[in-house]
Amino acid sequence: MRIVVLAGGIGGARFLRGLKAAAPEAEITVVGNTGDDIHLFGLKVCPDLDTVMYTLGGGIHEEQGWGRADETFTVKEELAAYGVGPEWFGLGDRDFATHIVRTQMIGAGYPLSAVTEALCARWQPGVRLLPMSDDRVETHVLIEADGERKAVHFQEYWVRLRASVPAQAVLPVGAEAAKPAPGVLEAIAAADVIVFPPSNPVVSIGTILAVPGIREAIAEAGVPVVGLSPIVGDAPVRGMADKVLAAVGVESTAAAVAAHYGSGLLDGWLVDTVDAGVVGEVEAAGIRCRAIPLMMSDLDATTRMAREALDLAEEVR
Ligand code: GDP
Ligand code: FO1
Ligand code: CA
Repeated sequence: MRIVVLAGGIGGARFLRGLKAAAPEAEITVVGNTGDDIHLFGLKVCPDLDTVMYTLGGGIHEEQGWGRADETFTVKEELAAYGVGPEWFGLGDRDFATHIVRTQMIGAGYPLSAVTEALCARWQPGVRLLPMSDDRVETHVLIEADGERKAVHFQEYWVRLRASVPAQAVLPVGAEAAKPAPGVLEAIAAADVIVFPPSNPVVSIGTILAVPGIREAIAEAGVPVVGLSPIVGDAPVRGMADKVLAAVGVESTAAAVAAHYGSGLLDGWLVDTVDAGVVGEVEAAGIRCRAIPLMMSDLDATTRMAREALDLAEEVR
């Protein structure tokens, strides 16, 4: 079975562990979000691609969900000693090697998709990891601070500001001019099932869908598209997805996120048991809905969620 998964970082990566366990013989292609990418110290950092690669490759810092396990920060300390910032983004020594290799390969003319394939040759994530695009897309957030409106890079909003100020708009800069990376549209067209994991609906899945051609390809694929809600009990399970949902005028509820993706895209939607009350509302919107335990508390729980998603796909096929 061929499965295509649109993934952001922590939530998507954790879900993919369960999907691999639920369907060990499936061929999984991950279309990864690159809107979080940031250029620091002359290096290109791809947080969501790296989180998927490290998580599935066994190198992730488990509690954080990003960055490497057994990290040290000597380079970061030395940069700070030179007064070279920013200091708010925690790049570790091991992680720096990934960004150096990536930047070196891009400098040699390789597209991001080829670079990602080369990095994955080491990590063996057990899925095919494709960036959503080889073109540069960087999410910026419009905020109002000190009485002035300004756009800050998503990472500054998320990490330095901890999303402490309202996001007035979320702008995937460059998305409208970006092309799907080689293999993305082909993988979608060849898929038997397409899954929206519990990733951030705005800055992860939303950004991937903002690349022209991807949303259309999914809508036209003619196969079940099933999603799992990242919102449980009217709140994100972790992180600040509610802040960016508000920016796009979407309530932080499991039903509102399903409606946001729309029945033109979603055939099935899994919500947590605490949100069982919204099943009728989601089904009224033309999306088959089931309420099941949706906390990725361990691999078994996540595997059950993944199996339920695949079952729901067969139910709506
Ligand atoms: P990020 O790029 O690192 O923010 O990761 P993603 O965008 O892939 O996923 C972030 C989303 O995952 C957040 O909105 C969380 O609410 C959601 N999430 C994290 N853990 C869980 C979980 O155990 N269950 C569910 N349903 N959602 C989760
Ligand atoms: N997230 C943080 O909250 N604090 C950090 O210092 C931080 C550093 C970092 C370094 C490399 C990397 O690949 C990811 C990193 N993240 C950090 C996570 C990053 O902000 C992700 O984009 C978020 O998880 C949201 O997608
Ligand atoms: Ca992300």
